[in-house]
Amino acid sequence: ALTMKPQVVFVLGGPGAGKGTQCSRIVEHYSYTHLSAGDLLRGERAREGSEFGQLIDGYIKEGQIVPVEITIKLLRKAMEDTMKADEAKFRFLIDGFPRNEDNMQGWARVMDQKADVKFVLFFDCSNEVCIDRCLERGKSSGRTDDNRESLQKRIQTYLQSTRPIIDQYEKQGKVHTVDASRNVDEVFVDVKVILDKEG
Ligand code: UP5
Ligand code: MG
Repeated sequence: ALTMKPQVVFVLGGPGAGKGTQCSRIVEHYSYTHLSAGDLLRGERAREGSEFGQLIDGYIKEGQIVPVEITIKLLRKAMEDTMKADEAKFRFLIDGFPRNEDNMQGWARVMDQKADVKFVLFFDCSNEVCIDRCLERGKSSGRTDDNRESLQKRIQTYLQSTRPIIDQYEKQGKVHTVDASRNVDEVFVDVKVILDKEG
């Protein structure tokens, strides 16, 4: 059977901007599969016998970006497994990736021929709101990076490494920006307008 080339939307925004929340909403209404790079890394960290567990743990606590070879391997496997199980599932929301130059180059090297990046969905939110949301979630999330110290570092990494990546896509006319500081329903109204237009 002819398998479709994967169609990808990169979902970017600061820590706690609401990427995961909005991706869950999208999946309920559109035929996309949600792949969170952070969730895949946390899954790999927890996997018995993983050779990368400790390394990933260190990077996440420090708010640093894991070497792209590891992240790409996980993303690629998740995409392949999804399409193997159901060939109609070839549209992906890749949440929280690419975050820096190394990520972008890794994607270009390994995935450029294998998948089409349709556009970037950018959840724009002030650092203050991002920090407040993560600290609130930290009361129950169990995430090792939802504390003030890690959050400072995550914001720093976001501003230094990820914003320039978003700017690069912006220059290519590939970014759809949503004001993510409003409530979940209001944000999703804007997301729907974009997806209805872009497919
Ligand atoms: N919330 C959500 N939307 C809201 C709204 N509109 N109004 C009020 N509250 C809202 O939301 C965060 C919290 O806010 C939740 O409690 C939610 O209910 C509430 P969520 O949807 O989880 O936001 P999200 O943007 O997904 O936040 P997350 O913390 O997941 O973002 P990060 O980008 O920081 O985390 P991620 O998991 O992507 O990455 C974690 C770490 O993994 C990175 O720091 C890095 O070390 C590593 N990583 C890599 O190295 N490489 C990668 O490619 C990816 C990750
Ligand atoms: Mg998330």
